[in-house]
Amino acid sequence: MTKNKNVLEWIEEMKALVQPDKVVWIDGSEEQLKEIRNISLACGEMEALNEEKLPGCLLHRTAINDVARVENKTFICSRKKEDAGPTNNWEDPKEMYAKLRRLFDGVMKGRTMYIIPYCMGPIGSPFSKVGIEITDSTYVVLNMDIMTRVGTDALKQLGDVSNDFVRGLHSKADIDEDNRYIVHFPEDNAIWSVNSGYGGNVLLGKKCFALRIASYQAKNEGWMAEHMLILGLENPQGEIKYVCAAFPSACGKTNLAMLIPPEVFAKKGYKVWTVGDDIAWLRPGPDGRLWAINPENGFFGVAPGTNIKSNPNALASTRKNTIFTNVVHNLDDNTVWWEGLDKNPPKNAVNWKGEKWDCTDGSKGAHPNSRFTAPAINCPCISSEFNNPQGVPISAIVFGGRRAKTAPLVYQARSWEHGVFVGSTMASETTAAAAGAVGVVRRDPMAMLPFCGYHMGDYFQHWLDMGKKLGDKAPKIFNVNWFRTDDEGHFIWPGFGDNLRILNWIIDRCEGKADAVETPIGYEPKPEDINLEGLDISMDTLKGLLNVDISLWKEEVAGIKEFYGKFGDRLPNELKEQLAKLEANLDK
Ligand code: SAT
Ligand code: MN
Repeated sequence: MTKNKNVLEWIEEMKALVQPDKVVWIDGSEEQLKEIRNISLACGEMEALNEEKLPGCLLHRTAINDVARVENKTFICSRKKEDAGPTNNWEDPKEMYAKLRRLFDGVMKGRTMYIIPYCMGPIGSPFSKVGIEITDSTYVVLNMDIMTRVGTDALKQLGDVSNDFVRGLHSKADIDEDNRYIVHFPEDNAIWSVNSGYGGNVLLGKKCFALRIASYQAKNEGWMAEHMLILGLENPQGEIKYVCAAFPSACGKTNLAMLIPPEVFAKKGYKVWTVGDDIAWLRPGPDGRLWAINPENGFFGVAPGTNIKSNPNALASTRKNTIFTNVVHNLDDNTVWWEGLDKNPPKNAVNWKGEKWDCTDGSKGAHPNSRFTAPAINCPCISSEFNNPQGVPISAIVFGGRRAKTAPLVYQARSWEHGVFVGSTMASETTAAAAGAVGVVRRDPMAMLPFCGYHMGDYFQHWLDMGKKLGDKAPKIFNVNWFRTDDEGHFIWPGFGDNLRILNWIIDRCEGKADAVETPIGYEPKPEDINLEGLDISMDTLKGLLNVDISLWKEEVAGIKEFYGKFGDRLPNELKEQLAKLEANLDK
């Protein structure tokens, strides 16, 4: 498959460690993948679904103790502890390697070792990077084939001499929760993951490489690896402006990336094109602007709540060659179902745990973090620039999260530095995407808290440095909150397609076409500048959604101070100044 000695030597070393019965290089060919699909079906790792209704689709159930990322078992093992920073788990790399070697020792005896060469980013793009994942899971092979560009093309991209590839080692081992580790060695370009079979823990190209390792590389190489969707908004004149948006896991990135404009906008000719739904790699281009590629090749989206109304494009993306994980299996027609798909839960079904289920006991059939892995090319609104090796130029960066009260529907940062402050103080109520309590407010800077591969104070500094490099060509920065609730806890803003109304104001601001009002926290739209045509929302409700509650924001300042305290002298002065300014504005 390759003459690259760096690759071959590493493979030999890993082989000696895990001692597989058999070794298979993934070449990316359709014949080989078919064979692996059959192996996966034969060993029960996958079940084939209805060939007519869901051609090429497969169902997988993880172990019931293995359904989400495990942040307490995720480590950044830089040589120095302070380089991992206060927001990551750290252990000395020597000790961690020793511990993991014991867990990997002979772990693939009696199993096949699959070697998956993969490329993050379009083949041939100077922005793309190569990884190799070793795994004993056909689930991983088949998912990686959807999520990345696998096989000989990836090895070609690497070349015969380069040592610049991420070394990923994964074994399901015994899915032993107590010995589950997702470990990153940023200085070695290495990721070792053991005892899990769930998406974000084992598809090493995704969060592990494209965010944790890549964020570290990006800091050293002068670019950015971010937890962001990328979308193109086309106006009636046919001009397309690109926006990146960072929300924590399971806060609607996939829905925003695939938004369908409300009828009044669609009629005028507005369209949204999807470039990516989860990860963006951003670099200053030759024209000085910030350009983005999506390093992934598919969508690993949350299934529950996805339906023909909420996200028809995502649903359409899952109608062929898709892998479903931890959803309901409808035995009547061998299809899948999840809460929020429609109002007709199947009567003859198996739930995500593999138990007979008919919804009458009130339990959920699909796990709240159940997922679909769908090829990007399936998406009806995939951008024509999806495979463009240069990426797309970014006009605006949008931060957001779930906040019941504090954050208004939208506001704009006064400057790049202020925008970095806004991103660094992002907070959101937790979701099912990570193990742990759901609905607790936690600070999640730039939605990167679980994904930043180095000290977060240095990460903030890197953002500030990028702003200096970009100067007046830097994208404008905004914050949105679709999740404000009324006294009964109902969402006030309809969200989904209607978020286009807000995107439109954002683009108008970038183009200098819309005014704004100064508030203590930044620029807000004049309420009349948000187009409410065809929407059952009064001007007063909109004003309420834009309201900045001074006392809540004073509490927010206290929370930020506490959070910032963690970073000690690695917290950039610019951010301290921004915080002081916010405090002063609230006292005015
Ligand atoms: O499990 S993943 O990390 O891949 C998805 C997510 O949590 O955003
Ligand atoms: Mn994500």
